[in-house]
Amino acid sequence: MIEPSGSHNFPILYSLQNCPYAMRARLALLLSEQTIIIRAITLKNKPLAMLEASPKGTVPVLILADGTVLEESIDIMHWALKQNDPNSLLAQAQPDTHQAIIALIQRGDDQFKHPLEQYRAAKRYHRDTELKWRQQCEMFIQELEQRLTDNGFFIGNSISLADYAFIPFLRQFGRVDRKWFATAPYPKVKVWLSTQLQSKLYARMMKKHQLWSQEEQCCLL
Ligand SMILES: N[C@@H](CCC(=O)N[C@@H](CS)C(=O)NCC(=O)O)C(=O)O
Repeated sequence: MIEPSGSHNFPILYSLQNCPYAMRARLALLLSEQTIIIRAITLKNKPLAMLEASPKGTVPVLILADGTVLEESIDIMHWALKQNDPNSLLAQAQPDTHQAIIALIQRGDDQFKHPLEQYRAAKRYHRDTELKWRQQCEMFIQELEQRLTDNGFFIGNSISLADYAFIPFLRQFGRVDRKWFATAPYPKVKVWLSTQLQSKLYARMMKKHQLWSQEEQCCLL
């Protein structure tokens, strides 16, 4: 943790440790080597300052030095990589590749997230819909397996924003029923996921920050 003295001009990120959207935002902010004040919160106790900036009340929220508020994880990822993109995650992408990356992320958010939530809830509450929802999720997982087989990564033959955007969601999927996932017929997805989860970047992104309270100083990401 860096001491935040004189840090008042840095952007502020309201974040939740295990929220997949906040996780993907933190990944992009780390990848872009941005210095950010991080305010770790809980959903049960959303800070007024966050709600004033973003009344919709979801995390992540990034408040830029000029007061601009970014309240969608994908917008935060884009902003970060527009500031600095040392791994050419955006810069290398041709316009049509870029479109494909955005389209895949959007489709994942639209078509995978809901069945994933239902699958997690079915498992947690021992509902008999667990298999149905897992199979719904698997339709998207099968596509990702095929993409990894064809290209090595989700879009094209190098890691892109799409890969990073999905890490937290695939992690959730793999953790619902670890025993089943260990034997599931998705070898490429499993290797891809375990590589990402074992990376130094992932460990840095998951570093725990003390919950923010207005009297206390914040940490920097
Ligand atoms: N579309 C938003 C979704 C963010 C989102 O739904 N975050 C959840 C936590 S993982 C949240 O803040 N929910 C608000 C609540 O449950 O009160 C994004 O991509 O940033």
